[in-house]
Amino acid sequence: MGANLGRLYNRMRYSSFRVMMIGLAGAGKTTILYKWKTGEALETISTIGFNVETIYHKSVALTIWDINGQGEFYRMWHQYIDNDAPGIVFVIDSTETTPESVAKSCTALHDFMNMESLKDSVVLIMANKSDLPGAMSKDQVAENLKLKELKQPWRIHRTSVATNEGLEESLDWLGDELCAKRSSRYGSYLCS
Ligand SMILES: Nc1nc2c(ncn2[C@@H]2O[C@H](COP(=O)(O)OP(=O)(O)OP(=O)(O)O)[C@@H](O)[C@H]2O)c(=O)[nH]1
Ligand SMILES: [Mg+2]
Repeated sequence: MGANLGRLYNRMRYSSFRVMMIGLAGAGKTTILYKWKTGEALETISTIGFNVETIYHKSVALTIWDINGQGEFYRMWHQYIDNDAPGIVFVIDSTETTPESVAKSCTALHDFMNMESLKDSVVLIMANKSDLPGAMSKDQVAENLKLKELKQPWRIHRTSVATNEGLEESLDWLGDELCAKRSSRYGSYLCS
């Protein structure tokens, strides 16, 4: 009874969205997810399958699916969409500057975002590991990933789990953008 009431209260208090977090292996997806969840930079191991956590941020509840990016597994990201992925988070390791790695990230991002079922989604790009020497600038990442070619609304943030750069701002943008999209479709009462 108490648990049910708690769930009902949460449903009334928060606008809920499903978010898919993708990006190649080692970009920092799982580390970011648990930093958001716990406030700590936890040690991770490469994800097998996926992790899923709900992050409560201001008036939104983001249920984030953190999908394994190893090897060629990125070709299977689409299997997790289930026709409901209004929010996409794409994480890139900004220190991976070789042409091969940049091209692989760029292709993975665009192949994914070109799917018909994601045409109404919004996409947050996290240029992660900004604390490390040699990390690309935001503009370099935007150019390398050809972000101007994305058809969906997008935003890029330089982020670091070590310094906290961009982590809060990323959630702010994602929450605001998802609310704005939903409000424009169903009416402004849904998000505060
Ligand atoms: N310096 C630094 N290291 C980071 C940052 N974010 C993640 N890392 C490290 O990068 C490594 C890989 O992080 P993960 O979160 O496991 O990467 P992932 O994207 O989930 O990788 P897969 O599960 O294999 O797809 C770990 O050693 C993290 O500690 C960051 O912002 N700065
Ligand atoms: Mg992982």
